[in-house]
Amino acid sequence: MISIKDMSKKPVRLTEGHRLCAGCAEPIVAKQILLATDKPVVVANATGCFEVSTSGFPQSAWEVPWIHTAFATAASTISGVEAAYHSLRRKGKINEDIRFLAFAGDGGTYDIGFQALSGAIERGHQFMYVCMNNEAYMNTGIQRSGATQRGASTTTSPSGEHIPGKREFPKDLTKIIAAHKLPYAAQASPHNWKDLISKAAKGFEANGPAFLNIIAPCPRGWRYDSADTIQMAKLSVETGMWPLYEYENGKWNLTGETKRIAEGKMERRPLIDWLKAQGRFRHLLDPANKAVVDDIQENLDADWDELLRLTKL
Ligand SMILES: Cc1ncc(C[n+]2csc(CCOP(=O)(O)OP(=O)(O)O)c2C)c(N)n1
Ligand code: SF4
Ligand SMILES: [Mg+2]
Repeated sequence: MISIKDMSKKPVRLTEGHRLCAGCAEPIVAKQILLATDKPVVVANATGCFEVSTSGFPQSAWEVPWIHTAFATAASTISGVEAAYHSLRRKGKINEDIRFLAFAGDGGTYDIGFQALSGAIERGHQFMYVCMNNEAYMNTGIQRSGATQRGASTTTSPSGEHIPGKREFPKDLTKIIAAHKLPYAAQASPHNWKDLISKAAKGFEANGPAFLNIIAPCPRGWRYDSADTIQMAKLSVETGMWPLYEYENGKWNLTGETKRIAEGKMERRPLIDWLKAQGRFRHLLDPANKAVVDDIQENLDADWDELLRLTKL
């Protein structure tokens, strides 16, 4: 693993001066990803907070070739670029060893971009797809997505007299992607940068498509103080809400804190610690909504057991 000192000497590929909110996890995630390879990189970026806020014309925070794509098309855009690259290489018109990277939010991945992503993985393109999962459509005003946790109050699942926040559980996208039997898929969190960067390095060098699903806390949508983003990411992992694991050539491995919890070296914290740290779950602290909290914890416990079973196979 490269040292922090050596990392600090690497060229900056995403500059300061973008317009993401203070405390936004998205540029932190992107910088960690971009540190994981020294090869030239081409980026495709589906619309969302990260795309909009790093590329307000006529300015750009990008120091690498970067393509804005429509909300649904990050994977199809980057797979087209990768196919063109291989064609040019075959013709001897390009010799560089280039890496292809797509960034999209959870809305652009779990929901509208899912078809393009599934197709690109099935076709076996050589690219890494990074989902910045802040659990809602943040850029358009905090609407619920297929990644939003049950009970979260969003502008399309507002808690009140009719519903106690979102009624459905999030879909387990990382496992859905792993079901494509691709070379590499993983979940990561920016608080554990060593784990994230080593997973990104594996993804960049995978022999085929790679997928990283990264928890990316959003102070606006999750309703917490913008100084607490890294703490919030850590809490997501320590409660088991966002387990760190990888699916590598058919094998499941736990990593980071999740591995330590599974080995009995640290305690898994109760999910209520994560819920009560965020304003979007404030209504769940009302004793009238205790059944919802219990339901979320039970669902998490079942997912946890299933993950342990997979990693022991
Ligand atoms: C086809 C289409 N529908 C809707 C939109 C409007 N839109 C732009 S960004 C966005 C939300 C993005 O959410 P997500 O992918 O989770 O990224 P985030 O902003 O949360 O990082 C939406 C709905 C669009 N650009 N294109
Ligand atoms: S709304 Fe959330 S995801 Fe969007 S820039 Fe602000 S902190 Fe980041
Ligand atoms: Mg989002």
